Amino acid sequence: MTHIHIPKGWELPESDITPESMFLNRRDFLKAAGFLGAATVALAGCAPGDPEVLEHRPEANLTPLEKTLYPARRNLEYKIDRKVTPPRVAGNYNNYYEFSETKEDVGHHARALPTQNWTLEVEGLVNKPQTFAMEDLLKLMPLEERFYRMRCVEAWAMVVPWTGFPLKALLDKVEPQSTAKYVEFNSFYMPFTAQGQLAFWQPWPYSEVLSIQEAMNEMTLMATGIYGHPLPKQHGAPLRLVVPWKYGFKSIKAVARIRLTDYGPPTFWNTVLPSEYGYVANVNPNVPHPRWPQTKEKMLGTGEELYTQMHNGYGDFVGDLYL
Ligand SMILES: Nc1nc2c(c(=O)[nH]1)N[C@H]1C(S)=C(S)[C@@H](COP(=O)(O)O)O[C@H]1N2
Ligand SMILES: [Mo]
Repeated sequence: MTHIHIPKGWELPESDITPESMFLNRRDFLKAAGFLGAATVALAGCAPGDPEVLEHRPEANLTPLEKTLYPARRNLEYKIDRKVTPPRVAGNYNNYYEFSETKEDVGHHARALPTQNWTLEVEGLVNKPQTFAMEDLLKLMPLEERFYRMRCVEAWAMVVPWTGFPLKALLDKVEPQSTAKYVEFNSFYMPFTAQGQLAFWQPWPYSEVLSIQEAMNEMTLMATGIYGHPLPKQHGAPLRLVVPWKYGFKSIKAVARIRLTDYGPPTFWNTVLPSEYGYVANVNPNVPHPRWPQTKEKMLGTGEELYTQMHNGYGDFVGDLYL
């Protein structure tokens, strides 16, 4: 079983991925992966129901609605020039301080988060504040797939296909007022479920902020899925922010509330340790960090070292924001 070769869309360099082959391969892959997932359980000696295996068996536990939405069509505007990180690598090395400080354990602990009946509150300086049921968001918003880089301030990096919708599509629905200058995001607050939140001296819930211009930028994605299926919990189910030109900590997981303000609210990491976590936090190889080298990054999985690029290589899309 170990030498079965599945069509690996995410192991091909960009030049080998045609839109059609990518789309078709992934559908085939989804079928194959369901089967292979079971085989891998036996091989690796994991108990059935092992979270890592379950979460990456893409067709398991999809709602009828989700089955119609995934995989979403790829937006070819966003090209990549690096190998895509395999799902098992990205899904076993996560930062999610609500659940664990050990990256390899996050997938296990994050299973505790109840993501059913999730709602997203959008409020503050908007004409039409509204609480959206996750399911209604999935129906309302234009889902598409985008391959993006992700660069953590800790100097590791990956490339993954997210599924999601532009945050702008959601903000347009609630009609931001002209006085709105910032967009604040909050994760859930469930200290008895997420034991990291028992650290009462930290400013839970996790929070992040974008300027309204950053929030309305076409690259700013609210992700609902990854690798052609809904997000597993360690990646921020059911809904997370993805801002790939900023360090990874800006891409807040499990978003429960969005609030538009006329001032810049404090953010989680910037409050805890401002010397290491900036407020704007654009990827910038010229700004040194006290603990990690910022000129280079290490790709998850391969360990390949590559030079870090200004705005994580996305200057063409976001450079205008910072002139
Ligand atoms: N709610 C929440 N969101 C979070 C974090 C967190 O601890 N809690 N960690 C951040 C950091 S530091 C990174 S690098 C990315 C990691 O995303 P990934 O695990 O999907 O790779 O999530 C970000 N979003
Ligand atoms: Mo990070």
